This record gives sequence, C-alpha cells and structure tokens, in this order.
Amino acid sequence: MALATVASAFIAGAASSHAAIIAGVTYTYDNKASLALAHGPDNNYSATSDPNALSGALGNLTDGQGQAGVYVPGTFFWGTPELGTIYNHADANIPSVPQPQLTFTLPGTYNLSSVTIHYGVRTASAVEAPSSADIAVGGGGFANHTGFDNTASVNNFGDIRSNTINLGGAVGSSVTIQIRGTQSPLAGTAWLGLTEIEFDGTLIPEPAAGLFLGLGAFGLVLRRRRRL
Ligand SMILES: [Ca+2]
Repeated sequence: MALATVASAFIAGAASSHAAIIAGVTYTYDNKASLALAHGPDNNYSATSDPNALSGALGNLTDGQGQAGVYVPGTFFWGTPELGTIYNHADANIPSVPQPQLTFTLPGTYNLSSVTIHYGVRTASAVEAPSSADIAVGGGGFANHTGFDNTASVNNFGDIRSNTINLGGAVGSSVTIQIRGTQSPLAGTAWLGLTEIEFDGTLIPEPAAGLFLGLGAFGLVLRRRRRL
C-alpha cells in the first residue's frame, strides 16, 4: 500500500468520530484599533495602551456562554457580561473596512464542519445583525457567507440569534473571520454585538495531521521520481 493511501485511510478513520464543539479556542482582534467607538468586556480598553489584550487568552467570544436559545440578556445589551464585542458603526472606517476581523487559534488541527456565530439584535437600540461574514480556514482564501437574521427583536433587552455556517470539512488550526457591517446601518449609527463563536469539528491526531499537510510535498517527490 502506498504511503499516500495509508495516510488517507488514517485520516478517514480519524475523521469518522463525531464532530463536536471545540473547547479552548483563543482569538485576537486583528484590526480592533481602528474602532472609534467600542464597548463591552472585550472592547473596553485603550487602543494605544492595550491593543492586544486578548492575545493567547480566552475571551468572551469563546467562553462557552451567550448562545442563542440559552442566554437572554437581562440588561441593556452593552451592559451584559456575555458580550464579546459590540461597537458603533459611526466609525468612519466602516463599512469600507470589515470590522471586527478576528483570528481564532484552535487547540490542534481540525476537520471543521461548521462555525456558529451568535449575535444580538435589539431593534429599539439599533443593535443589528451583521450583513455577512468572510471566513478563511488555515490561512486560505476568504469566502463570503450570509444568513444573518435582522428581523425586529421581541425580547425587551434584545434577542440572541445564531448563524451556523458550513465549512465543508476544511482542515486547519486557525480561522480568520471578518464581520461585515450591520444590515441597515441607519446613517452610520447602528451597533453590532457578538456574544459567542463556536467551531464544530473533529481533531486530526498529530501524526495524521503531519501526514496530511505533508502529502502535497510527497506528491511532488513522486512526480519527480517518475520523470527519472
Ligand atoms: Ca460568550
């Protein structure tokens, strides 16, 4: 059996176990410093003195709390401890710059089935759903995804909603997400609030992950040998 076939069989076996929500995901804000108005636990900082407060640490977007159907805000949206990020689209850079851009680091290499973005809508306060999200797995190219619900909220302090986006089994140890503007920015005064971002996938054991990433180089070697 060729090495490539062995590796493929190993990876298939590893991926056959059930996908599950990945714990221990950390993240950084890549372009948060350009936000002129920002509030919430992850954003209540000085862009000049503490621009990388979340580097290598768990933040409110991956603390396992704030999911749609579980969490109901009990105070004004920006006062809730569940928020990961909330900001005002009055920033002059929006919507020309997708904000925020977040890079998530997974605790290993995963076969990713989906990502679920939980967000708030509070119509009375102009807290709106994102318009779309651009997502790149493992440093690959960005793909645009829609499906965010911006219908009027019912709960007094806002509704927490979710959008599960299919990642099609993409393999990687990091994911970058660019959240794109609110759906009807009301002349630049709408707010965006995120509460939790969850990744669903299957861990690829380290030997298989190495083989998987090395298969491309191995194929090059085989092609070269055939030419000799
Ligand atoms: Ca959370």
